[in-house]
Amino acid sequence: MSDEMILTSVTDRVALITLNRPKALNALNDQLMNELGAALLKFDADDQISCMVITGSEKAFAAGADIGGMANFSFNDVYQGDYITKNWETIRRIRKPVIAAVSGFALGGGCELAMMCDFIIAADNAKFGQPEIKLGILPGAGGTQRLPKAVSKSKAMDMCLTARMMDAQEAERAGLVSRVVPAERLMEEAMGAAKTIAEMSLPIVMMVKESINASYESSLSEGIRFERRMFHAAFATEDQKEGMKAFLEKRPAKFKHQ
Ligand code: CO8
Repeated sequence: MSDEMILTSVTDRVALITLNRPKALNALNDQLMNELGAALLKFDADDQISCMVITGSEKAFAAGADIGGMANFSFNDVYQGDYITKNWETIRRIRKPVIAAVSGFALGGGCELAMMCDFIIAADNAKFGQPEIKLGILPGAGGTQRLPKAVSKSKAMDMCLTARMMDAQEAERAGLVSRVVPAERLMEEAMGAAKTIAEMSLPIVMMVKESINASYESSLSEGIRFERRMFHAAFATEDQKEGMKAFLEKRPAKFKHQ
């Protein structure tokens, strides 16, 4: 596998994945999505990793799917052949937290990729949008589904129908992003958040992710029941014993991730 469209590095149980097509504003093509999916699966299976961060360049997290690559596709290519769409869902299989660190443009598939992550930390120059309608298409990787959940139906309709971009401040007010920081502090903030998560018990971190995701796809009663089962399961971990013992002994916990 060539790594040329993404760069990866690991520090303190955190894997950083940098989208690396800066000249094309990280336009997402098959090769990039293949490499991204493979890297995510590799880090998810690695006991030494607890959290992942996906970022782009200062100018663009990703300006969308590669328009040149799909301009001449027919219905048969995209439906029967499953071109474009087939590599995009890998991230949904990832059980450890994935943070999007967004600077600059996150448009179309780029905005959708950021929304597939577990939370988004934005630089103050970030711009989010679903401009597909200007190309004669519509969002195809969850934009019409995740955006209304994140920012309300009204704002999602506004963005998908008019193609207007939302700046970082509006995105934070609307709930699309969890934090906005000055652009020059983006990576420090995102890696700091990831390191904080990586210091927690990994099985508990995974249970939190799974439980919050359950709230997305189930009724309140089903979600509460799921959370209760996870809560009970937490008492089967060594880390629960250590976490509570450490509190009572007034010292920081040392989790073994089991
Ligand atoms: N695809 C391919 N190339 C791109 C893309 C893109 N999405 N965005 C930018 N580029 C390229 C430009 O063509 C340009 O290349 P070159 O230098 O060779 O001419 C280079 O990046 C720099 O771009 P600009 O010169 O346009 O830079 P500006 O600063 O003037 O403008 C913008 C920046 C506003 C971001 C502008 O580039 C733009 O509007 N880009 C397109 C945004 C867009 O429409 N995105 C949606 C694409 S469609 C989509 O994402 C559908 C997703 C469906 C996923 C389905 C899978 C399941």
